[in-house]
Amino acid sequence: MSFYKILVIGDVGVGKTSLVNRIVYNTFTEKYKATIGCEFGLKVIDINGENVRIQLWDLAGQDRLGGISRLYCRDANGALVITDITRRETLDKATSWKANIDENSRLVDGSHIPMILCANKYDLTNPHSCMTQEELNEFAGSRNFLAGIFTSAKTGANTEKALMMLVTEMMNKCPIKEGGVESKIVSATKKLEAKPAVKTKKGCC
Ligand SMILES: Nc1nc2c(ncn2[C@@H]2O[C@H](COP(=O)(O)OP(=O)(O)OP(=O)(O)O)[C@@H](O)[C@H]2O)c(=O)[nH]1
Ligand SMILES: [Mg+2]
Repeated sequence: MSFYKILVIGDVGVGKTSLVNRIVYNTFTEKYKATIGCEFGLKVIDINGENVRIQLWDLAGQDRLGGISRLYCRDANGALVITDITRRETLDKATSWKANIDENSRLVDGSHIPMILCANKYDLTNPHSCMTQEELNEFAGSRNFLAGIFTSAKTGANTEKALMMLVTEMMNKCPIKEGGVESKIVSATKKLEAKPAVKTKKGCC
């Protein structure tokens, strides 16, 4: 089974945890509980008959401590950069979130990991007053995002679409997930098993 790691990042309160909960559990709550550190969501999806295991790393928007650490970015295959459509400044900040990931992670071929820009809370906007799909495409395209997608964790609109688009691109870029977190754990386990325990004789018998 393929295994992929996706980072979910963006400013405080843009809806990262809500999107992960929508994707993984198909639930939503209006209650806000800030994420401390990092939470994880696991989702298995079927792509053309193949089971693909997706691990979503939901990072706190607060306390960036000067940026996302290299540790979080390690072995990441893609990212969802989340913004809040009702707060324009969160969209402008998406560029620095992306730059931060670009600094800390690369694919084996040296290219940047694919990222999708999610303009979240789309349910809260008047379609005539917020930015158009063309404007979002232009913003996302000029900053090298794979796409810009309006999403709503509340209604579930386009959440599946954003995830599937990212996963499809990740699978094209890294068809077989070798050297990922899981295979490293397996090989580490194998190494441990390979070494037979050396019994030291104690005493005279
Ligand atoms: N209307 C609406 N509210 C949303 C949506 N997504 C999230 N919210 C609300 O926005 C608030 C913050 O959501 P969270 O998912 O906790 O935000 P976060 O990005 O994880 O925040 P941090 O963990 O602090 O970085 C909560 O009150 C959610 O109910 C959405 O699509 N529409
Ligand atoms: Mg959160």
